[in-house]
Formats: sequence, structure tokens, C-alpha cells
Amino acid sequence: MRWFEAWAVACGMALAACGGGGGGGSDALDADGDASEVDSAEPDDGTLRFPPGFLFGAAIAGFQADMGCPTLAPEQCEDRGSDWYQWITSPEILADPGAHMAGDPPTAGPGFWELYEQDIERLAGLGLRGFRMSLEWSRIFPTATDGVESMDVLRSIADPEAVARYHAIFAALKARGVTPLVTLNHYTLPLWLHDGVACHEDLESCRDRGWVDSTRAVHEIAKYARFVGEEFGAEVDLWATENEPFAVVFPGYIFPSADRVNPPGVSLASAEAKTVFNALIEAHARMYDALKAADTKDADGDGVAAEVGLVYAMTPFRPADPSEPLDVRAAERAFYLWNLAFLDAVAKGVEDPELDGEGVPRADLAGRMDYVGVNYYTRVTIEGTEDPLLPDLSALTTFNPFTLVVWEDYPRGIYEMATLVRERYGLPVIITENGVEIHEDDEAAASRFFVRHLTWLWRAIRDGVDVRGYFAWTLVDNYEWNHGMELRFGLFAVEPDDPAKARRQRPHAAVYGDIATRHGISPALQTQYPEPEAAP
Ligand code: IFM
Repeated sequence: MRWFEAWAVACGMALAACGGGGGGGSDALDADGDASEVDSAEPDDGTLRFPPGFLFGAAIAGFQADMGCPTLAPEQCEDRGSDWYQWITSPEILADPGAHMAGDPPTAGPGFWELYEQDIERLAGLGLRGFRMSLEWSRIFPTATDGVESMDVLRSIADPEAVARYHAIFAALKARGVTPLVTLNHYTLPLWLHDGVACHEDLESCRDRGWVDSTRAVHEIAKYARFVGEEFGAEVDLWATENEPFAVVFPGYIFPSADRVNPPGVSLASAEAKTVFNALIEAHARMYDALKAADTKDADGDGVAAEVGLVYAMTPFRPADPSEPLDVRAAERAFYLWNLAFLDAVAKGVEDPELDGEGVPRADLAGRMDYVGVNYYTRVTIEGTEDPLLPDLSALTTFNPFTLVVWEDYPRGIYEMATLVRERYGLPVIITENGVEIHEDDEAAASRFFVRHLTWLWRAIRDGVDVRGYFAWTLVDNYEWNHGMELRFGLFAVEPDDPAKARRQRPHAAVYGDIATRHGISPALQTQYPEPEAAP
């Protein structure tokens, strides 16, 4: 069972469960408002065409893709200043079964930090015009920023080589006509803010407690966002503050497992889990404000300097037996915790600090979303237990012991999640990740996965959802957290022990490239990978 099976949650059982109030909405992404219209100007040859301006791209994340450079010295390539680097290289963590490390050393990574030019060339060569990547906070600020409030001083302590490398990556993207979508925080924290190993050993007494020290963490990350907005605003318009915040909370403080762990990887720390959940909400809002204030430069000339959203993992969740009240209740509660509680806070300004279903109005959180970045992978089926999922957060452990069906290939879920965002929040959607684990003996499965998911995404647009783009996970096989290179998702394969880090294009890359290039799904692909309209 994979991590996403264990905690994916959602509303697959009924779209009504996902619906609800209206939302604020945003028209910042598309001034002429035509992004959600399926292009009807093209001749009707049976192609399922996506709207003009719809962005097809691929996603990576800094920590996962950067390391493992073929010729750079490890100290020039490895992200040594982050809590995740500490986690994957600490002998005590590697030896601790409770830390769940099955992974490889950092040198196993694909080396994007060095090979970015050729990877961007590959991306553009497929016809992709969008690239989601993340900045590593610890690369930019390898030393603590506590107490530094002046931007001039902040600038003077930023690492010039890291900053220059990011400028070079943005220049390489621009040269190939590729739009960057940049995530500021894809799980990792600087070591000076979070000593994950010490906190794994003793969460009470460790000194640098990351998100648990919420005031400090929020203050420092907002500062980092301000710096990033000023420094890179002329090159980037499309920002995401955080990646999958619930994936920081659940495997970090509630139920770390072999499926996924996140430092500090402690179990049943309910109070800290709530603190971290709320800190991530606050951090998103303050990063949103900082980016909006700092990025005043319109990189692509469309009149909008900064569009800021959040990347959120969303998953349909259905009861194992729809006639069994316990299963239904478990599915509803998990659905709320996973999909709604965080987004309600940052989109509607209704926070649920105790995670007990009691929302509290927070005007200073409301409307901090220009779009919702949806990461979509699977649907989960859940069997209920007598344990209440709410209000006792510790009962979240029932997430894992629930009886779940295996990873489910459920393309309709992408439609359901996109529709949920429209109905509940009235916001545009960008699919910021969608992908599947690749098995070398059945690579055609990945082609089927992408065509069928894109077919359902097309239907969401047809039915009125404002979807602005789609990013395949991932460009090149990368470091899948505690799994290391053992789980592969790349459009391009790379072997962890190949010193040259050569890439091999997988068959589904050509299929996805065909869709991106013709801006639609051809009749031939529809015939080859049919997807029924009806829900299974
Ligand atoms: O690799 C991860 C990524 O970091 C976040 N979303 C899910 C991916 C696949 O597990």
C-alpha cells in the first residue's frame, strides 16, 4: 500500500458531498475569461480540444530532482542545509525502523541542479509549455534569518550561487517559451529552523522545532517569500506557497509509516499536529500577502504580476459499503479533514483550529487564493470504525488501519475534484500534479493513465470548470522521499547508479507530448484508451 492509498480522501461517493457554499473566486489568471471554454474555433475532427491558453506542463520538486549531479562536487549539488537531507543521511535515522527509510543516498537523485538545461530542452521538445518546480529555502538561506528584518541585509545573506542558479533556470525556461509555476515550500525546511532528527528523538526538548514553533516558522517563511517575490518576480508570475500541507502533518506528527514519513516522523502527537496544521494555514496566508506585495513585475506581459495559490492533494473518498453508516461517516469525516478543512480557511476565511468541525471566521485568512493547485492521484475506499475521526484528532490513526482497497486508477476523480473546487470555492483550478507509478514491464499503463485522466479533465472544462493547466508528475524519475528512487514516476527514466545520469524517454512521454502539441486528445488516442462517461 502506498502513502496516497493510505490517506487519500474524498468525495467520490457523491459530488453533493463535495459541494456547498459559493466562493470568492478570482479572475486574475485570465483577464478575458475564456480559459474555461472548450475551443470551438477548431474544425471538428473529433479531437477533444483544450481551451486556448491552457498550459500543458510537467512538475518536479527541488529536493527530489536536484541532487545526484554527475560532475558537480556533492557540496555544490546536494541540499545539505535541509531537514530532509539530514533525515536521509543520518545514520541513526537510517538505522531506526520507526523512521521508515527504505531510500537511497542523495547521490541517487537525477541531478537536475546540474542538468537543468538539457531537462528543460527535453520538456520543451515534448511540446510542453509549463514547468512546475520548487525553490529550496535552505539553498537560498543556508543560515538563519531570525532577527533579520531589513531586505538589504536579507539580500546580503542569501547564497549568491543558489540565487544565480535559479535565475539561470528561469532564463533557460524563458528561452524555450516555458512558463514557470514556482512552489516556495515543497515539504523541506532549513535545518536551522527544523532539526528533524532531534525532534524525532524528543519532540518536547528539541530546540529547532520547525512548524511546531509556529510563530517563528510563519514569520521566517513570510520573509523568505518577500525575498523570493522581489528577487524572482520579473521572471515568475505563477506562484504556489506550499505543497500538500496535510502531507506534512499526517506522516510527520500523526501516522508516519513506510508509505510515507516526513520529519520528525512522530506518532500521535495530536496537539502538535493541530499546531502544525494551523501554522501551515497561517504561513500560506502570510506568504500570499508577501508575494503579492513583493512581486510587482509582470513577467509575461499579461498585466498580472503575481498569481498565488496553494498546491493541495485532493482525493475522492468512498465508503466501502454505502449502506453501512460507520463507513459512510468515516468517509465523510476523512473527506472533510483531508479535502476541506485547510482550503476552507485560506479560500473562505473559515478556520477550524481544533479540527472538530467548528469553523471560526478569520478575515485575515480569507481570499488568499487566486487558484487551487490540485494534485490528483487516486481514490480511496474506507471502512469505518467506532473511533470518532472528530473531534479526537488521535483517531486520525484510523486513516491507516482503515481497510482500503488497493491503489485505484480512478480517472473520474480528477473531474470530481475540479468540480469540487468550482462549487465550493468558485476558484480556477490548475492540476499541479497527476501521475502514476511506472512499472518497466508495463509502460503502456502510464499512457492509458494519462489519456484517461486528461479525458475526464476535458469533460470538467466542458462542464464549466475553469481549469487553467495540467502538470504531469514528473519530468524525470526522482527521489521519492523515504522510498528513494525505488518508486518511478518520470516521463524520462534515469537509473540511480548511472554516474552520467542519462535519461531515457518513456513511451507515455510521446503520448502526452502528442496531446500537448495538438492541444487536445486525438480520436486515435480516444479509441486506444477509451474512458466511459458513466461512473463505475
Ligand atoms: O513525489 C510526490 C510529490 O512530492 C508530492 N505529491 C505526490 C508525489 C508522488 O508521491
